Amino acid sequence: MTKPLNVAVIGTGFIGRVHVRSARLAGAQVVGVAASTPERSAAAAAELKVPKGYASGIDATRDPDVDVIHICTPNAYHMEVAQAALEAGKHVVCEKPLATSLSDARALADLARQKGLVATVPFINRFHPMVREARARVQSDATGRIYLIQGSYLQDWLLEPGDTNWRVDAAAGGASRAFADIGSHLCDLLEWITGERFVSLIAVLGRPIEQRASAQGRAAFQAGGNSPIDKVVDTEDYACVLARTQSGVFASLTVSQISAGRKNRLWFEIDGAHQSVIFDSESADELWVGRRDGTTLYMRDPNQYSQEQRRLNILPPGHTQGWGDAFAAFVADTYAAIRGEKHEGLPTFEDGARSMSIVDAVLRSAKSNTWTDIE
Ligand code: SOE
Repeated sequence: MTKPLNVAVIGTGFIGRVHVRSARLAGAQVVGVAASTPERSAAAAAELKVPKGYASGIDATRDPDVDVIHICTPNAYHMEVAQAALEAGKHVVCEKPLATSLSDARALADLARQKGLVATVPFINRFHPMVREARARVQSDATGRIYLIQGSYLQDWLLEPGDTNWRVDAAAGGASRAFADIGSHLCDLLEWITGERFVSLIAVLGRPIEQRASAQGRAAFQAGGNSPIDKVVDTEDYACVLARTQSGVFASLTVSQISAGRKNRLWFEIDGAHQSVIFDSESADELWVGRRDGTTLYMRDPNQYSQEQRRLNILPPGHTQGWGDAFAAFVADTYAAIRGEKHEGLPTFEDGARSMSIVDAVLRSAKSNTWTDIE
């Protein structure tokens, strides 16, 4: 029986708590947490029943008992904490976007490689069983040559001017908000499933809500309060992107955090010469497959279809699996990699840096209003 991994989680907001839950489900001991102040760290440790509340995230990287650091802070702090953790010989799970600049993201990927440490990024939509089935069908050429890609990722938690969060402020979240926050998931998924690489794009960034309430510690998805609407916003509410791959396939992508009624809906359609496949995270246990002579709706099943689809089943058919299960599967595969067990499709800091190269191109294209190469 191998000793459980000791992990520390830095950042105790919505996603930090998802990391704590997922780490425990994967058999780790969460030995400490860090919040924005020592007092908040102590309160979060007590609430989450964790032994230690660190004075800071950097403090956690210095704890000799810790094997893995999970970074769930505002994006602007990822670089500092991830660098300290890697330098201290810790494996790292860092939330996306990996960093707020392409150069920092690449530096972290280089450092993790040099240190020979496991360093992953939660592109967790790869871990829905029916996404694995979609990828298996594309990779086995059942779909045939890819002709067209469409995708969207729509939310509505920032629909009102009173809705806000540190992600809205470029100083805390980075120059791109909606696209870097959730468009990153969509692009990672489409490149991973298809094996295509986006090489150029043209992007439009929109911001219908020019002023919002001040963030002041408002958590993600926390409904707006009654603070004054007096903070000028410097990041986008939505992004519309047309991207071209190295083999000339075009993808039309829409990313929005102001789409009423869409709570957290990632959707894609990949149209091939023989078949099309559609995945919709609002029906995550299904995969729609279209043919010229008819369509089929496949349901998640531990006893059928591709090996990777079967592997990620934790419940019998009909007992719906969802976002939380995909997140837990990502953390479990990260810990398996730390134990030396390689599973397919683990998103690493290399993928986090790749994601930032697309975000960087989106920002440059929106500014120049031209087709822009992805570096
Ligand atoms: C907020 O948009 C958010 O928590 C993202 O940051 C996550 O990556 C996404 O999985 C859910 O929504």
